[in-house]
Amino acid sequence: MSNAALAVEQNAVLEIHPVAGRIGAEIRGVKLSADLDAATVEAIQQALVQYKVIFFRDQTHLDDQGQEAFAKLLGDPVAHPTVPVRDGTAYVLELDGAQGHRASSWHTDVTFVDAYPKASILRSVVAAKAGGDTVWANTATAYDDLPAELRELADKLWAVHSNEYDYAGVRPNADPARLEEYRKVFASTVYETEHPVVRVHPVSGERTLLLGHFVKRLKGFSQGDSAQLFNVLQSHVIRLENTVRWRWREGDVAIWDNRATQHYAVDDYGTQDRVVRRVTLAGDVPVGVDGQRSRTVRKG
Ligand SMILES: O=C(O)CCC(=O)C(=O)O
Ligand SMILES: [Fe+2]
Repeated sequence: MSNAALAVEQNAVLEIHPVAGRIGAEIRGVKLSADLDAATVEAIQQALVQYKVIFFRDQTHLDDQGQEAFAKLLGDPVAHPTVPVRDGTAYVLELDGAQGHRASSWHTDVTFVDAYPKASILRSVVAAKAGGDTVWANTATAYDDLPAELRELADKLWAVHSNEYDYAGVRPNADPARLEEYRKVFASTVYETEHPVVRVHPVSGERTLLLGHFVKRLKGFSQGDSAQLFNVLQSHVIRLENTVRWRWREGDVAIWDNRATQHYAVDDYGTQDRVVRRVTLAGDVPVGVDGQRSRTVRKG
């Protein structure tokens, strides 16, 4: 189905306003809850695959339980493999800027496991007055834009992803003691998973670049070559043309297709309060261009 046909079809159900040219759309007129009808849920699922991140304003009626209940309409919620959930919830991960939870590094969620989440649903609980935006990148257009020779190379590459990465290297300005505390929890069980660098999207069939900050190295390359090759490909993912940036207000909900995006939480809000809460949905094991599936090679 062409994009145009899809847009018309969806507009019959949803009011969709694309935000950037290649990724991101705001959906208006929907009150997110467990009571949404099947046609609306299906239209949201389609919009998610098409636009890769969708935004809903003014969802202040949602609490943690409401967010979890809504999430169940879109898939099977899963708790984070290492970070404890918020008290009184089954799946909610809280990210509080004051606690040093600042995801200012490009990543796809939880790629250190094989069947990492297919989607994340993020709700703004406290928004910064200025700053604290989040940026998403479209990893499918990033792949499409590569020169043909680079696409052919990427198609054959595999990367090792781990939650035991260089924490200080990713956030050099963070307080070292706090970072160490965070690492102890986040990497309490160490995972290593081999993923194809090019993942075929299970719904759209698009080829996407699967990289981000959990990548430890590219298989079969020296650390030096691995880092350089990673940077070449990753720099295409985060080209501004492939991104959309969201200015949060309290009650906003962003849902992203975690199989076709990376994201980055801009850490420019200083000591202002900023709290977001996330529920992720179970995903399936990635498949590369040649049909090979990802495999977890270390757990524990
Ligand atoms: O704080 C944000 O905006 C995003 C944090 C993040 O990386 C996530 O929720 O997965
Ligand atoms: Fe994230």
